[in-house]
Amino acid sequence: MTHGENNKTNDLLKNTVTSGGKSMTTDQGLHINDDANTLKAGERGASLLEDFILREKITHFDHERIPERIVHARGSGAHGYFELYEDMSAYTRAKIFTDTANRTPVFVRFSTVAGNKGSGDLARDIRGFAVKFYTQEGIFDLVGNNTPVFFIQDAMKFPDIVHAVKPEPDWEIPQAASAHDTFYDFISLATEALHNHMWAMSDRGIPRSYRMMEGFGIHTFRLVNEQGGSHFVKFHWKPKLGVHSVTWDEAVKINGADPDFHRRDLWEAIEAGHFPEWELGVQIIPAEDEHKYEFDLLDATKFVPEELVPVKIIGKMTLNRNPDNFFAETEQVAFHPGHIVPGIDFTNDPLLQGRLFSYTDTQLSRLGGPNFPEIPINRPVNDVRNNHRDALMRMTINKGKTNYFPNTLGGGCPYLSKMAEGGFTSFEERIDGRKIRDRSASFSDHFSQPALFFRSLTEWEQRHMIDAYAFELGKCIHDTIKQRMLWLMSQIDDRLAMAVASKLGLAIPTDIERPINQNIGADADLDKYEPSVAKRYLEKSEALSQQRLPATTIAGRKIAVLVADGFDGVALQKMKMYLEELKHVQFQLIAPHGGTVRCADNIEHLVDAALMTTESVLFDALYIPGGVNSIAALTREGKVFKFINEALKHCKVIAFDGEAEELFQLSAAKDFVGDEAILLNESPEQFAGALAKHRNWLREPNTLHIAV
Ligand code: HDE
Repeated sequence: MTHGENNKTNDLLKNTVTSGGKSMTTDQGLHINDDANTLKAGERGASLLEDFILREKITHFDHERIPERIVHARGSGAHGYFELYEDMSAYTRAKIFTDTANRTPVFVRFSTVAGNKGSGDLARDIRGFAVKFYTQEGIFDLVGNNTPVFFIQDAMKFPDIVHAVKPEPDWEIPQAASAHDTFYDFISLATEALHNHMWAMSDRGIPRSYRMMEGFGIHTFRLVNEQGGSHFVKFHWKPKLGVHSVTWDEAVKINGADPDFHRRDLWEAIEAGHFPEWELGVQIIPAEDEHKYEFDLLDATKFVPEELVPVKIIGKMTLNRNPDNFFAETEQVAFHPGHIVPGIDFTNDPLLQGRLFSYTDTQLSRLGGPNFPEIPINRPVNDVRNNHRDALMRMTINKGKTNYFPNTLGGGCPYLSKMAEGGFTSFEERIDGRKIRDRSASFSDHFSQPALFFRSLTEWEQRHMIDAYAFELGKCIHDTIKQRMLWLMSQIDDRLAMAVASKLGLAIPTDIERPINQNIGADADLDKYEPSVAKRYLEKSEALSQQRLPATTIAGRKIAVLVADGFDGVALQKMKMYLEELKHVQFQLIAPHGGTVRCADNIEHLVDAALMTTESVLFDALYIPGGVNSIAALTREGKVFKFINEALKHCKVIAFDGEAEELFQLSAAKDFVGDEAILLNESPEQFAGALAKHRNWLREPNTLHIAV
């Protein structure tokens, strides 16, 4: 552990209270004698106002909640660290990217965007991916998402898109869902939103796990080196577990069976020691290449294809510790894209510029005032010294007479740092322009990249997107909105538009009301804002498909093992030896009842979950060991067939051993002979290989007849 890491841990411990072996007190330290009864006038008498113990307890309780985040309310966090592989001082003077000997502590919060704090984890949505680096030079926050682009180009439209996606204001429906008229009304008029929306409609919108998502800083930032030289940079997080999703049918069912699915998955993986890892990648673009591309680097609705600028991997983040207290850490953590360190700087991306205002502002109402940086999870690991004083809930006790600068009475302290001593200076970008409310014409290409994204997906990824659009638009009431969306889709990809139109039972309109993009000022030059026709500057970008981002580990994957008394314990042991011990996959024994089951060798095994309390959708794969009595008992359980058939429909790995072949024959599995993820008496190695591919998506078109 480095100095910085120790500090952070100590910092948090200073504020940690454990009650083990200690007596209960009031907030004033008074030892409490009775915590169960109000002070009363006699046993059956009225309560007395004098009861300061009751009043203190109830008052505190009455104020337990703080406002949830306006967006990204639902989330989960974890602690960890970042390690740098390679000195990047050619590009930046930020120590976090130049000192390979240092381990920087981090706190990460993953989130959904639209839903309330209590909404289900599997909503179709963009995911937040916010990382707080506690560097020796202060806090650096990389507040990104799991998609490389954003919905809008200018901060001015953020309240609109958020209002449009949130529950409709009259009846407050639907929760955590974009499938409703107000959202599509807005995005079909603000055409810049189409690109990120396609990412939300792709499988990225329903991830299997927070651990299996990419992360993106989205905006173009700047790196500035010791000599003042600047490069543009895009940040990427690449998960070691690969990028994986669930099917929509699973997402809907998981939200019912376990709305905390992602939260639990992250927590349990870390508790089990399967620490999730992401590599940090950068796309570095020389300053002189600012205008080289078909898109504008300042437009947050565009990514830079990896074929044009490769992603250079420079470090790795590992999450290895769960929070001690959800509220104190995950709820109170305050991210801000404006928290940067020397060597990192902003660009004029108008979305980023607006964010630089919003994030401090929101904490004033959420965390109650300007002292939120003093909350332990928000404190830097280096010392904070300035003349900020007082305000609500001030924790720091500043000593001395001087709270101003310059001063002599305080010895001229705290003094300013020269640049060479680590003092922050802004990149001296030349700015020379008229004061206007306008948008660059270079932001008006709204179709090329969505088309590139669609073309780059595999056939099964495209199919999922078509189904997602058909579901979402099918939920809308107004045909005019659906038709506007169909026309816009036809500008992106005819196949997409035609497939969705046929599922909606609507025709794609041939003409559409102008201007198409109505996200403009009253006197705007319409031609400048009208989205241009899709260009093909790149046929495909391999990196955009999740399939192309392979997993290097299957640690933490979950296998349901269906058993009853008399199951083949030796076969299970063989599977576990390889998959659990070597590959760190987790097995759960599911039986017709809770308690214990006995294997054929009469050894008692603890049941992890009774069939009635769990669901197939909560697992990555299914294993059914043989055993005459076990299989006979399982064939009598209707839920067993639901388990198998759902796993089949969701294209999961299913392994049948020995007598379990009977279940193969009795279930819909029998129609899938030759399917590479359906294993009959195969080895644990083959199981692991199939699991690493996540799903056999090729099975999907043949599963339509399976009713579950
Ligand atoms: Fe945010 N965003 N945002 N956002 N955002 C918030 O800050 C906002 C944007 C992102 O886990 C809020 O503390 C504006 C882009 C994440 O705590 C708020 C604009 C990206 C999180 C806010 C944007 C993000 C937030 C709500 C347009 C991806 C959750 C509570 C100008 C690069 C962080 C809070 C966490 C949270 C405002 C656009 C990501 C209201 C005004 C683009 C991951 O301040």
